[in-house]
Amino acid sequence: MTPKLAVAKHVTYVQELDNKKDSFEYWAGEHLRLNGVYWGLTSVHLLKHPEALDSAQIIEYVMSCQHTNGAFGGHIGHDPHLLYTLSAVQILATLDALDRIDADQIATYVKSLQQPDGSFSGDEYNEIDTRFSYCAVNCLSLLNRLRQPYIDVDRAVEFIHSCKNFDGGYGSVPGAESHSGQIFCCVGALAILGRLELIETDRLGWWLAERQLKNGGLNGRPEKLEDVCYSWWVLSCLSIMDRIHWINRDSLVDFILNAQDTEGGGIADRPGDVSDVFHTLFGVAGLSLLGYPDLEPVDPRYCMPCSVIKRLGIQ
Ligand code: GRG
Ligand code: ZN
Repeated sequence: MTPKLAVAKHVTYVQELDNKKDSFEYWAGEHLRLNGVYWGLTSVHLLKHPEALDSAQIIEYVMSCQHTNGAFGGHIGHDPHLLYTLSAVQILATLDALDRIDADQIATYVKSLQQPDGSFSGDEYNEIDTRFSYCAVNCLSLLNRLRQPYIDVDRAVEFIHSCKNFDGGYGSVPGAESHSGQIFCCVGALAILGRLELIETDRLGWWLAERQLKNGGLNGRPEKLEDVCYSWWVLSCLSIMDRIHWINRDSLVDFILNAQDTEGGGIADRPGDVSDVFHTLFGVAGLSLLGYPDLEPVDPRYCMPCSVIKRLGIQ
């Protein structure tokens, strides 16, 4: 029988992540620490246990990852990157601590990463990817800096649009294969920018709905394995496009619930695997989009509690 969502176990699992400092997983994930804090913090907020983590301690840790140019690294002393800068801004926004940072300085850093074609590199090494377009747009939106003299919004939109494929999906760069993760980045960014008219809703909606496999789980592209995190990457897009009813809700809920570790806490990529904080967030966030009881509503564009987005005055 499918278990219920083990809320208390998942909260304890997230709380104890920080105590696993002598484990291999902890050190192997060191370069992802700031992302990990965002995943854990957002999980406990969506599970309606915001008190589970020490806000002051988290804010001090986030600030210790900031560089003099305003950008954030993945951990203390690590190089700055847009991925971690977004996580830092998301964490501070969730904890109502955006007054700790200089929004103009961060927006200037984000602007420095925009290329002439409207795309974004993640850092000084010029790797281009629609993930970084999303990070830039989300981050500037949270900072209320989505305008001139910061990034060129029209060009940012043009680049994302140039990554659209014949199947209605999007890839990492123009001509790259459609992948649900990249589709989330493009659809999420276009939604934040109010440019959803550029999306081929029916074509993309069908492609996304076809990601559901017989076992209820979703995969990220044709012929690939199901994975709990696609419950976020796929569902968030369907939700933004108002097509969430195009997948079978109950079988996806069962798939996610069966991927829980009901003893040790946390959710894995699929039933039987070891849980991790990344899949815990995207499993819980997917359940929230599916209307699972007693969860905080999640904003499908930002992957943050709706209450936080509302508090920031974002439409
Ligand atoms: C604030 C939610 C949020 C995100 C920040 C980093 C980022 C922006 C988005 C990442 C989007 C993305 C590319 C997700 C996919 C992650 C994933 C499961 C990749 C696996 O790719 P493959 O090719 O796996 O290894 P498949 O499933 O295709 O076999
Ligand atoms: Zn995954």
